[in-house]
Amino acid sequence: MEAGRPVDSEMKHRLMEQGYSPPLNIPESEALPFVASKVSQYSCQRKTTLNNCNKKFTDAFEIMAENYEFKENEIFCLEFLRAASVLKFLPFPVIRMKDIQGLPCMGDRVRDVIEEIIEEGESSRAKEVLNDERYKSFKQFTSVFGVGVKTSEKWYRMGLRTLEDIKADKSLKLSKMQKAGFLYYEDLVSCVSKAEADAVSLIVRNTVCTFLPDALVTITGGFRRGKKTGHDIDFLITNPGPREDDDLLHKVVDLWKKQGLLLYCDIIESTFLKEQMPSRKVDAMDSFQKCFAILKLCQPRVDNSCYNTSKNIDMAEVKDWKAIRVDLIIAPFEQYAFALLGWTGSRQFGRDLRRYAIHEKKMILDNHALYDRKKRIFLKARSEEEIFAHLDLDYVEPWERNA
Ligand code: DCT
Ligand code: MG
Repeated sequence: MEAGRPVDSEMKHRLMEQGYSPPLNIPESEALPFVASKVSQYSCQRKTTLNNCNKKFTDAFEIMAENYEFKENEIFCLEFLRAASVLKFLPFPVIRMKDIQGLPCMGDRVRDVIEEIIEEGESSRAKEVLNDERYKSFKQFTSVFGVGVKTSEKWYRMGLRTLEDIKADKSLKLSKMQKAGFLYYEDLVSCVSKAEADAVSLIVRNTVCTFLPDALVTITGGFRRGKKTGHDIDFLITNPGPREDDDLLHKVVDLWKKQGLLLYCDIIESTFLKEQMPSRKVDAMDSFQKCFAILKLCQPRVDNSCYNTSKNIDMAEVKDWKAIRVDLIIAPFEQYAFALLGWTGSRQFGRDLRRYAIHEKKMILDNHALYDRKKRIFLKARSEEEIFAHLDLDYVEPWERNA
């Protein structure tokens, strides 16, 4: 028995679906084995819901991974992200080293962190990272919309350490995106709730349908995977009808401008070439026309304690709106299923889908298409189910893609 743990019937059902095989003639109520060696190294062959029973481990791994990302050490970063993904899938909490025996993606660095958390309750390495000056600065810098690892590196090398340092340095030339990032910082760092996502969804649908009544508007990203909060709201828009409208995104944005709803917007025009091969890069950006926007969501903020407790506040000064990050992606209808699969994420799930496609199927998958290298043809798909079928994968529902 490998990493054997007692399982309840719901858990058993989940295990049965993914590599668990019940021994014959043993009553259901008895402890059943979990076959660790049958767990796939690819998260697209696992079902990962939001019920993470190993959060204390995965939180530490994600801190380690983020620190490696800040150091641009992609290999170590991915090692921790893959390990986190395996433990998120595990249907039981790890309490001893034997529980991870036979599981994929459990290298020495990962095992050291697990062992220490089991023994000490926390990871000294993750704690060290949290206290590290460089990590703390990068964490602050990258929390600003428009600031990535490259800009953080530049600022850090200039001796800048905090967001106050950045704001105080008038010699710095901030991009339009970064200026908006600082201007709406407090709103943007506070997470988007499901209720806010639903409210924005109504606005997006109404506006898009004003110009294109047949348009299909789908919320993707974390919210489609069932998350209750997110850092932004991602929308995929496609036109299933015969009527062409290349100008849709500009019209939508212009109307919001007129309505005073648009706080920031950056439209990226499509660079997709028809005969182009799908990208082999596992973390490639796609070529859809898209818009990174900040919308003004008007709604009374009942949760703002400083307004609620202050008695003599002039009601006119109460901020009754919140800045919300919104991504709008425009996909041609024949690429919609690929775009939906890519933009639903999670990022790790997408990476593993593409890695699996290349290494196990000799196929190249990206957000636009699926190419079969052996047959030298593009495989068409109208739904996500069809893409999974082309790849010989069992279908994984969006809420099971939280890898
Ligand atoms: N994605 C993609 N190509 C990009 C950017 C993102 O295919 N250039 C995918 C990966 C995940 C998904 O789109 C949504 O991206 P995020 O909004 O960054 O992630 P999320 O899962 O929605 O997380 P959050 O809740 O933080 O928004
Ligand atoms: Mg998102």
